[in-house]
Amino acid sequence: MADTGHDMIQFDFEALRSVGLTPAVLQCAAGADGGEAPLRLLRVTEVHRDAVRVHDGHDECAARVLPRLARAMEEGGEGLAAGDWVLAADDGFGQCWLHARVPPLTHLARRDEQGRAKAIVSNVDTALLVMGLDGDFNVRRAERFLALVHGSGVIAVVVLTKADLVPDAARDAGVDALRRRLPSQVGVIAVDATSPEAARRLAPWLASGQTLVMLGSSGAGKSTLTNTLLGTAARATGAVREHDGRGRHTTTSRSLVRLPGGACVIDTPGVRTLRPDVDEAGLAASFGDIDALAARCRYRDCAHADEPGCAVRAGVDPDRLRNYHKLRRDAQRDAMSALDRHRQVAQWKARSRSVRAWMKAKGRT
Ligand SMILES: Nc1nc2c(ncn2[C@@H]2O[C@H](COP(=O)(O)OP(=O)(O)OP(=O)(O)O)[C@@H](O)[C@H]2O)c(=O)[nH]1
Ligand SMILES: [Mg+2]
Ligand SMILES: [Zn+2]
Repeated sequence: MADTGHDMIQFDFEALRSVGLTPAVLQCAAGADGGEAPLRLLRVTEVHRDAVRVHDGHDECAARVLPRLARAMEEGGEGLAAGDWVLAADDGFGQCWLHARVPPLTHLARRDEQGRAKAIVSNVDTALLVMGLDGDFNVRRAERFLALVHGSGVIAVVVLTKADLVPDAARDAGVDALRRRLPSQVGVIAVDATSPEAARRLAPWLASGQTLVMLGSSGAGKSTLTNTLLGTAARATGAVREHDGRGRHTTTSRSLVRLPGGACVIDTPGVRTLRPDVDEAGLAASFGDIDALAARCRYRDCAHADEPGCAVRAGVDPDRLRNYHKLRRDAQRDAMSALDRHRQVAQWKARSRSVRAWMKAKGRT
């Protein structure tokens, strides 16, 4: 045990290294406001509705979020996620309570169907988009995934699975299609997720202390790949339906597991749509090629629809441009609904204030 010299934070660096502790995280933890000391530094491995699971480098146990912390996070629009570092204390009755959340170094969030931001994971170094080379293959999803990861400081890699199930030509065509459409720095690899060779291909992102997250649709092979990296069948995997090649949501919660080589992987349940949590500016930044070409359009306010002299339409893959337009409409809609929600909450608050005032005037409180 040691303390960081600031607050009284208890931690065992060597043990916590196995769940991804780095000096950078420790520095953030020292600045986190935990209230009354001493608190233990732990990593969140799973988040459920009423409880979370945390790891101290030796053991995993259930914990609950102090109402004060839950309220503060809700007011700040933040959500606790697998991969978060937290400061916790036992209450003497065997219950572990989370007192503070260490500000995450990286955080990924998506939007749900109502446009609300939903936390996915915190403190990951690399995000793998796992996508099958079968019916699951979808270039637009890869672009959405990149928009979701862009600007977060997380490295994005696309892992095409089921290479063993398709002809080599189909595998190469899949890789080429992505290489043409995605920025050149994005890694694209094709693997058989069931083969140990897949672990060797991913080795560059699996150094000790690294944390990865697996994202992608149900049935894509996220748990299969996690098991291959683990070298054991620790995660349940499911068969894919014959008629549409889709999975059956075998994995039901995000979960952080430790790999033998010292890296950590967060396996996640497949989501139907990976809607990025970005505003229009963030989206433009993640479609940097479109943004750059837009400067050369004849009209300043060119919408890249049917204006003459449009440099974007001339230089960008039409399907990529359509996807960009669609994501922009989504981002605008999300911004609107966030505003509406804000107004609605303000209305409710005003209403309950006036009800309280009325009750008081009537002498009922
Ligand atoms: N042959 C082969 N089968 C694979 C490959 N990847 C996944 N599968 C199979 O595809 C099915 C679904 O894989 P899972 O790992 O359960 O998929 P998942 O992404 O975890 O799905 P959810 O947990 O539902 O989100 C399983 O039957 C796997 O064996 C691959 O590269 N090659
Ligand atoms: Mg799974
Ligand atoms: Zn244009």
